[in-house]
This record gives sequence, C-alpha cells and structure tokens, in this order.
Amino acid sequence: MTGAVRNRAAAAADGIYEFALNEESAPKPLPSAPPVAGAPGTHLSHGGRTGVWQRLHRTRDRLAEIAGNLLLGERVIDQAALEDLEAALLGTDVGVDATQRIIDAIAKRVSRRELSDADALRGALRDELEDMLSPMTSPFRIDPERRPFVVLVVGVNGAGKTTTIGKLAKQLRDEGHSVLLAAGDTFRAAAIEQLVEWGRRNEVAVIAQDRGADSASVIFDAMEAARARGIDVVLADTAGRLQAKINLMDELSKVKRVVGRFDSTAPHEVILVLDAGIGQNTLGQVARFDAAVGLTGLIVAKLDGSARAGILFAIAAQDASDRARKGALPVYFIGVGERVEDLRSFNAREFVDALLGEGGEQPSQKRRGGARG
Ligand SMILES: Nc1nc2c(ncn2[C@@H]2O[C@H](COP(=O)(O)OP(=O)(O)OP(=O)(O)O)[C@@H](O)[C@H]2O)c(=O)[nH]1
Ligand SMILES: [Mg+2]
Repeated sequence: MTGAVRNRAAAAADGIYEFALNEESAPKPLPSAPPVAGAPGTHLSHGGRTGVWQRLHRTRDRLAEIAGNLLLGERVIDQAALEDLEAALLGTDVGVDATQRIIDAIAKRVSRRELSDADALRGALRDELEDMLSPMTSPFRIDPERRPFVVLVVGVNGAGKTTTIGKLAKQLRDEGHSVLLAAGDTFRAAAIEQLVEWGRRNEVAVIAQDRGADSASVIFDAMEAARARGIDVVLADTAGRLQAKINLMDELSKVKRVVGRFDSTAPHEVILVLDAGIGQNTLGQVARFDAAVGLTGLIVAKLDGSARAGILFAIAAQDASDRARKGALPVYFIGVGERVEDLRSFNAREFVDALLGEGGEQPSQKRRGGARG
C-alpha cells in the first residue's frame, strides 16, 4: 500500500486499515453519462432500456450483418434463410447447443407453415430467445434478515470484479442500504487502492490490510466491523484467478469457509463476474467456480465492448443441462460500460429486444453480398 493511501487510512488495529471518509477525501461528484447526441433510442422514454439498447450495438450489428436481410423482411423463409440465422447466432457466441435448440424450434414452426415471412420469423425468434433467458432473470435483493448481507465477488483476472463492486456499492447506497467494502484482493497493492478509490467516490468505507495479507481475514474483519456498526451489506472483492489453478481455487474455498464461520448463513451471495469479450471461454469458468465456491449468481461485464453478447444463451443452455436439479443461475446485472451507472439489472425481454433491434431503431442495414430471397 502506498504512503499516500495509507495516510488517509485510520489504523483500527494492527495491520487493519479502514478507509473512511475525512475532510480532505470528501467525495467528488461521480462522472455521469453525458447524453449521446443523436444516439438511437435517446428520444425514447424507456429510461434504462435505451442505455442497454445502445450499448449492445456491437452484437446487434453482427447479428444483422451475418443474417443479411433476414431480420429486416422481404425474404422467403427457407432452408437457406435458416442457415443464415444459424450462422448469425454462432457468430455472436450463442454456441452450438443453444443455436441448435433455437434453430430446431424455428424449423419446426417453418415446417408447420407458421412462419411465412420475416416478421413472423422475427417474432418466433424473439419468443425463443426470451424463453431461454427468462429463467436467468431474477432481481438482486438484499435480505434484511441477514445483516450484514455478505456478497463475495469472484472471477478471473481482469473480468471486471472491482469495477462491478464499485458500481454496485453506488446502486445499493442509492437504494438506501449502508455498505462496507472488503479489500479481499490482497495480491496487488493497486487492487486495494482501486477499491479504496471506489469507496471514496461512493462515500463507502473500505476495510483493508496490507498487500499479501490473508484474504479471508480481511473479509472476516470487514464482517465484524459491519456487524458492530449495523451495516447492511458487505461487498467483498477477491483477487482474480484462473479457474484451472487448483491452489488458487482452494484459497477461494477457504475464504468461503471462513466467512461461514462468522455467520453460518454467509456468504449470502457468491457472484461470478464474467467478461463477455471472451465468449465461449466463460462456460468453463462458470462450471469451475461453481464447483469451488457454489455460485449463486452471475454478472456479465463488458457487454458494450463485445459482439459476443450471445454468450448468455450459451450459459443458459449449459445451465439447463448441468444444473438441471439446481435451476438456472440468475444473471443479476450486466455491465455495459466503465462508468458507475453502467451496471444494469438484467431483464431477458429487454436484452432480447436490444439484440434484435427492437425498442430502438431498426438494425443497421448492412447486407451480406448477394443476399438470397
Ligand atoms: N467497457 C467496459 N469496461 C469494463 C466493464 N467492467 C469493467 N470494465 C473495465 O475492465 C477493466 C478491468 O476491470 P477490473 O474491475 O479492474 O477487473 P478485476 O476483475 O477486478 O481485475 P483483477 O482484480 O485484476 O482480477 C477496467 O479497465 C474496467 O474499467 C464494462 O462493463 N464495460
Ligand atoms: Mg480487481
């Protein structure tokens, strides 16, 4: 930890620092999103919906590009059209299993002559996509009976954990919850400073120890501090780790056990943050982190920078096969940018609308050469 940061900290006990607010670190207003002039959907009154619609444009554009004029109309729905749709889904990381399921369902309806034109196809596709994701729609709720309500945030390096915690802290505060952050990523000094900075901006205290300290004990300290002060929520950061590194995954299991010693019902949520940009590789992460710490939910970050938003369907398909008895993992939020307001509740319908170009403008009219039909 650097001197500058340490100076701002009040040493509560040996080696434990609390980054509370003081006069010199009084929070500056958070940067808020400037309106995007002329951006699609900004004139609509859907509130958050326009934001998601705008931010998912990369995937929407790729879908439209590969599917050619299929989603725009004026095309006969035949085998070639279904092949283009299949390519478009695969091209946005929907994955083989989920794509198969979607195409099979659509093909059945085509053979029953229910889908005569592109509008009907689009409607059927929309229903099918929404059906797949709706089991993942579940609001993130703080149980007031559990205080502190402990949220453990895990994931691979650089997925977006710390940023997501910062954004979530702000949302929870805005909803009236008191929040404490635990700097459980003790691997790098910069990681601690990054969390402290989010705490400062959000007017939320951060409990930290020096770099190299035991992650579990930092989080334990934070829970004690939260209980002593009647704080509602502890958001615990952890160091990024590759799911294949067994010793690091064991360390995470230990963190969970230690948290459980403080309160046998905790952690109340164990959330895996996924980087949408890595597409199909997220599937292995879900399975391995789930095996190590028992996930209760997902947050999919960086959907704005990626044309792979279809990955949510692949996760849903994996959930349906691997977690049949446990049920689907909820996607509590999606990350659609780096700013504090860029964390949105996940909603299957809104998400599918954004991918298919509904709820905003029509998808861009890029056409693949020699479009058929
Ligand atoms: N565009 C975009 N960038 C994001 C989003 N979420 C996080 N980022 C960026 O991704 C980078 C990594 O984010 P961090 O929050 O540091 O990731 P982390 O998982 O904590 O990383 P480690 O602690 O190193 O494992 C930062 O530059 C963030 O600003 C998002 O939703 N959209
Ligand atoms: Mg981090």
